[in-house]
Amino acid sequence: MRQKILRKLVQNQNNFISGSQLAESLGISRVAVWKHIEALKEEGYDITGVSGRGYQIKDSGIIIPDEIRASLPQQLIGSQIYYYPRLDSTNEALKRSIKDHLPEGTVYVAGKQEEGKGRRGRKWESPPGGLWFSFLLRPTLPLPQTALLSLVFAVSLVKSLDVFLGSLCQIKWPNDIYCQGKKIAGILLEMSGEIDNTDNLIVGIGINVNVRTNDLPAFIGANSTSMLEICGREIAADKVLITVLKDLDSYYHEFLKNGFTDIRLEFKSRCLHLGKAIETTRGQDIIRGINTDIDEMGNLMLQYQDTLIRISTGDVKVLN
Ligand code: BT5
Repeated sequence: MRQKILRKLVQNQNNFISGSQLAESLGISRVAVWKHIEALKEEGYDITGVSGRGYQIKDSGIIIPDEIRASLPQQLIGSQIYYYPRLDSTNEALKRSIKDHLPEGTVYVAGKQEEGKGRRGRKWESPPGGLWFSFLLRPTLPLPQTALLSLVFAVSLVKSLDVFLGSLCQIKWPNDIYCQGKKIAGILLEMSGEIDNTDNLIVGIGINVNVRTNDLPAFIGANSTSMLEICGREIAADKVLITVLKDLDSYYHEFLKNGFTDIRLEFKSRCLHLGKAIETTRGQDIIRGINTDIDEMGNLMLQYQDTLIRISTGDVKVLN
């Protein structure tokens, strides 16, 4: 019932809708409407109630899980979808729920994150307007194969963004998505399990859909972009989510079935720095060289003086 009330409020986003109108159209009492509205406010929805006028919702980009599910084929990723108007972090929330035997493929989406996480303890700015979500997988793969998924999902994400932006996005190894030289999306994989048997893999994805980068902290904003800024108009977050979930599911199954070989070629063709001078780290050392390849295990190959070095983790800075 709450989702039905939400849908009505979202459909009337800029207008008030009276309690009796809601009650009548949903076949419930006005008191029941009021109770549901209070519960929605408790969950974090920004709903205003004005006596004599009714209710109005202020949040934009609300995801209505039933509508997303109805637009997806029978697929693993998105088998269950939950939307929260605000969370600390979708990755953390999913982790907390694992003990409740969440089904594989469950997706948590947040309207905003108060403690969005990047890799290596970094922060991910997650104001309203972005698409911030995580999903749970239980791949029965050896750890190095599971780690490859971060590259697989990066390829999947650029393909999805192509639908809205044309072929403008590129991947900065291992899995940052850039558009016109600025970061538009990021991916965070977190695993828990035995060395050779990953129990739970949490994949977190952040996409700056309708984010105004001026509203981000200055240094981050200067190096970021959003779909809104690339297209010059708002993009429907629910449509982006549907496209992204479909692609993630199909790339995941393609990887499980046929491995990394073909996906690696796609990765290389969309890689921001292949053949270019880059800077990265090895242990404590900063090294500069030419990125000659991305190998079958997803390692970045760096021509450093006379040697070819294999880099398996780290960050890349592209040198001009
Ligand atoms: C990432 O980390 O790019 C992974 C981001 C994953 C975010 C999703 S949102 C849903 C899920 N729940 C979470 O809590 N996290 C995941 P990394 O490569 O470490 O990049 C982090 C760096 O990107 C920061 O240090 C900033 O410089 C920059 N940054 C932070 N917020 C940004 C934003 N909204 N857009 C562009 N760049 C940002």
